[in-house]
Amino acid sequence: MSEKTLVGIVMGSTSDWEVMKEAAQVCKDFGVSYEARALSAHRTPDEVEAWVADMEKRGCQAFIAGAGAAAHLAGVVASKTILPIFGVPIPSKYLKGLDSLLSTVQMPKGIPVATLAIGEAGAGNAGLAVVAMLALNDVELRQKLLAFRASQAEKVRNSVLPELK
Ligand code: RP5
Repeated sequence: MSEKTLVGIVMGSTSDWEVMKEAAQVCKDFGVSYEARALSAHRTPDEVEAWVADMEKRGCQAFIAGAGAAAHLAGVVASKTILPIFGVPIPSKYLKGLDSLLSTVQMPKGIPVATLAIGEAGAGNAGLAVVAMLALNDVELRQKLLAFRASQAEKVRNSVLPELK
């Protein structure tokens, strides 16, 4: 049996990668296996369904889905699996991602999408949320996450504000 791919990262377009790569980077930094794909809920709905099913077979534990504008991708992924879905609203051209946020976060009761902030912070935090979830059953990953938090805190403690002229 080949290695499991623990996290599925999907985005509606290759134009979302600049934001969604933050989620992939977190997975890479923590040594969590992932696959990232550009698949669209409205342009390639059949491929989204087939990919979700394939990822489940390969041992996927959670999905991160990012899309912009009428951002139904995370909800569509959630409709096809009972695995946890973390949604990332992608900044959009005209409404700056408010449209993406509302269409990702406002899932009707019964099919949850845990939605993060708009943009890079949301994508990075989606990665960290998945790591935290996996760390519940992985002592080594838990230690890495604690070390990450400690080093982040240390940076803030050591930060110095500029002098007034
Ligand atoms: C959404 O439409 C994508 O998630 C992307 O954020 C947005 C624009 O897509 P492109 O026109 O750049 O492919 O489906």
